[in-house]
Amino acid sequence: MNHRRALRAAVTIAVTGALAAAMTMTLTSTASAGTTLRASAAEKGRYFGAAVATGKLSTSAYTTILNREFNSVVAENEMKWDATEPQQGRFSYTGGDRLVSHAQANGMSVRGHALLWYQQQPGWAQNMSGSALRNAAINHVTQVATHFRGKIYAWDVVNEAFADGNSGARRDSNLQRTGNDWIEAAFRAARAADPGAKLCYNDYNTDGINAKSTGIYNMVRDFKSRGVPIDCVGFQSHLGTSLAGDYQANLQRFADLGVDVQITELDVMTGGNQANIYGAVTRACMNVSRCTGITTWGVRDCDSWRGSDNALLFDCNGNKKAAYTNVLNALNAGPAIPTDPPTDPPTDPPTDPPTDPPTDPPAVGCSASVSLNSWTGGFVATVKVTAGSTGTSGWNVGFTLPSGASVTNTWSATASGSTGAVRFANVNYNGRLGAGQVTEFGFQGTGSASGVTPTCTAS
Ligand code: 9MR
Repeated sequence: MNHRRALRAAVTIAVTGALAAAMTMTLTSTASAGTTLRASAAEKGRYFGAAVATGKLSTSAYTTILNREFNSVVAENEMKWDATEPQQGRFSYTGGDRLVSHAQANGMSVRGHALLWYQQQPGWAQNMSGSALRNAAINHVTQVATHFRGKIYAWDVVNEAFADGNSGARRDSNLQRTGNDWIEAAFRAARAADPGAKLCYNDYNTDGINAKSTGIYNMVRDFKSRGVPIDCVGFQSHLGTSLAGDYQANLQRFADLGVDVQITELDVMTGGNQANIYGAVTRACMNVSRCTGITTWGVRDCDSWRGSDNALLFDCNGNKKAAYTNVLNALNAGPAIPTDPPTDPPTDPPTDPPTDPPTDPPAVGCSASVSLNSWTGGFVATVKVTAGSTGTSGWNVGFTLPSGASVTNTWSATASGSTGAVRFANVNYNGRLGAGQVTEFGFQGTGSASGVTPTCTAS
């Protein structure tokens, strides 16, 4: 008898053990329980970020929370135009570089904010207009995106270009007055300068389907249809005491255009609804498979530009608020981004000539093709160099520019001459190409380059 009871007990334990194991497996496959925002977001293939004032990186109470909870950062001010180009053509990257180093040392990605915006322009740009401003703006985009090339996950290429209210139209600004194509010119210049960064349009008061968000939606749809390189839309989400019922549906309609969406500057008015709104925003992002991450605009309430709104996830002593718990729970409960996402439409403009046209077999030396992004008074040229059948150890590309055109700035090549017959030689890292291999360089100029054709010589 004793023996049989012992056996029955052993069987019961075995069955219980198997059940427990099965339950554990079920739990791990349907839910997770990260204990920090960064871990929980990462488990779902997303990031959780904060806007950082780099001056605070030396405050340990601040960096302790930042490093523990966030795996993405954005500069609250240090990468804006007034900070990065305080005098025309003189660039200053101290604050931005410091943030990038902090991010790299702590496993964080970086959002770049913002290449062009009607606010926080340096005084010299505020006083400019017309093609002088357009050229200065595109040069700014090119220089800053080139400086940070390879280090930025996503750039806010253009910030807040649409008007509030019911018009759904562009906002008036000195940039807008340079011509309606200023936004696409900026995106093309950013793509040429840093092809690896996702390029976003970013705005506020777009927290549901309304006239402003629809104006932006129409622009993004138009850009996608014409091959303007746009990859993402940022929804700032500076929120009050309620959340639009169609917040998620609005994110989804943009995602359905073939762009990623991101919550880029989240903060919420304090009060009874704060924690609920934070939870609802997080759930909305989790429910949209192309919503790749959330950034709060600061870390602790006292870090916020909203002052007494106490709009963030940590109080001034660094304690987690109820809103924090709701965000963490929503991250843990949400679905992961599918590992095999729908294939992106090609990011290159469909109008780009094929790099290796079948009708034009590779020359023995090299061949080059150019694509131009032109506006009244200026242009950016992106040049593809293709090595011929024996490869290259160096290359040189020549153009004859029309009169009035002049090269003002070059990247990934060394220019000789700026008007008339100009030549571009490889730099040390892109001269050696295998047979059929392709590399790219670019230059910006004033005037018009329409109709130019490159000739390529290999060495
Ligand atoms: O938080 C930023 C604050 O320190 C600056 O003084 C302000 C200047 O306009 O910009 C704030 O950040 C803004 C962001 O760059 C764009 N969206 C709105 C943000 C809050 O005003």
